[in-house]
Amino acid sequence: MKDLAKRFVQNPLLSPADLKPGIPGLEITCLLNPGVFTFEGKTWLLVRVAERPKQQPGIISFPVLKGNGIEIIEIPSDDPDLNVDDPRVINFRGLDYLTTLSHLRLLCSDDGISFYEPEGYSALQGKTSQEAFGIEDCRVTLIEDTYYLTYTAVSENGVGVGLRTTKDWKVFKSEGMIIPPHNKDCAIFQEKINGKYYALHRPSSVDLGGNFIWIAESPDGIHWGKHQCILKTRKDKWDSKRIGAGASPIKTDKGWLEIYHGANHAHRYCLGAFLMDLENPALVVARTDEPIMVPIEQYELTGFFGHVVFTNGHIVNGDELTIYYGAADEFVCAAMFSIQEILSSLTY
Ligand code: MAN
Repeated sequence: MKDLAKRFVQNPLLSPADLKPGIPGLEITCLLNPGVFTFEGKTWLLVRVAERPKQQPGIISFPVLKGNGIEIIEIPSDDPDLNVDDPRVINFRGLDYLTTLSHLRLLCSDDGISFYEPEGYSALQGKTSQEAFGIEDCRVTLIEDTYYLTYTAVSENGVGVGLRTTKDWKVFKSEGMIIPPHNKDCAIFQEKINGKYYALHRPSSVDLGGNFIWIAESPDGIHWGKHQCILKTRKDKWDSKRIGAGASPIKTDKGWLEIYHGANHAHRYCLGAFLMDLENPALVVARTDEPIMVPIEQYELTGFFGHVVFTNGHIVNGDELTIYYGAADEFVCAAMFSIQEILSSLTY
């Protein structure tokens, strides 16, 4: 295995303690999985901020959105109907909740390394009942003069894909849930192909099928159809349990290059790549056999959920690809890649 990532020496770039909680009284547990874009000459992150009350001995507590505020749910930790085996999810009386409530925060930077919260820009919060458990892992795609924000919307009804659009990062138009549960990891292509919008997304099929990457078409970037499954998990490999698209595919002369995450049965998350045909992106022409990045650094191995590198945002500058990623579901990090090197590591 060859790890192609040149990690920033400044990693982690951001940790939970670097920001103030969005909701007074809660603490930031994880700062992770940023969407990335350029705007007015700066590099911006739309970072996922996951919060919960400071945990007290004997009680599991977590927030959910209710009306215009939040409700804190508290459960005795010895309740026989409580299952907290996964630090990310709570199962109580047969129902699933999340241990943290996520919103999205805007940060910007002149050098792509030190980020600060600019004045005059509001955080994005869950708004509808489909977003009561939070909004997460946003992909940002600029098409013409409009930014498309596709994010994971979570509630007791399930996990689906929400869409908001903006031109100035101050006024947002909400298009509601564009792909219903169970679905996440949705990334819209940065340009239309033969007059149509395309997006990658990841449904999870409970019985037949699995956690595979699909592609869909749209006449307007809002209504999606013609769904096709294009990439599957691979038995006994690093991406055997689930795969999902990273940010918008990168246009190269060889095809559309997509960075994706793959997890195995031990929940180790690595990054890989695949290549789609330029004219017909439903056609996958190549894929990396091995990951291009695996969790190896301390900040990737230990944290809220260890052994995770996960990306949903990057910046392309010629051959240089800067991938911003969530490490151990707790920190924001960055690594540099050569696009040519990734292309050379594909198997056709
Ligand atoms: C999984 C993980 C969590 C996330 C939930 C809901 O459990 O990816 O981080 O909060 O799904 O999307």
